[in-house]
Amino acid sequence: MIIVGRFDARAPQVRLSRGPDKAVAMENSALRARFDGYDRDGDGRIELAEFWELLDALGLGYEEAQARSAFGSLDQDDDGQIDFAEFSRWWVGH
Ligand SMILES: [Ca+2]
Ligand SMILES: [Ca+2]
Repeated sequence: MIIVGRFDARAPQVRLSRGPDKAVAMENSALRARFDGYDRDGDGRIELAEFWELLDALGLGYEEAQARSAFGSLDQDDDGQIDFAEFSRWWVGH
């Protein structure tokens, strides 16, 4: 704790360039770009087929039953599509 405090006081420029708000905003736009990349038809939702490609891109190599089950746990409102809010909730806990 004491060491962290001294580090912060002696390196304010590091804190400025890596402030928490900015980090979150960057994370969010990076996530949005990722989401848009997986949303192949650009309708703002990730369908099962698109989700499966996402898992593949992450190197998870799910089988269809696993992909369906994972998709169901992300699709919290059960409309058969993953929207950005559902995706980002999953990504944060991933
Ligand atoms: Ca889509
Ligand atoms: Ca949904």
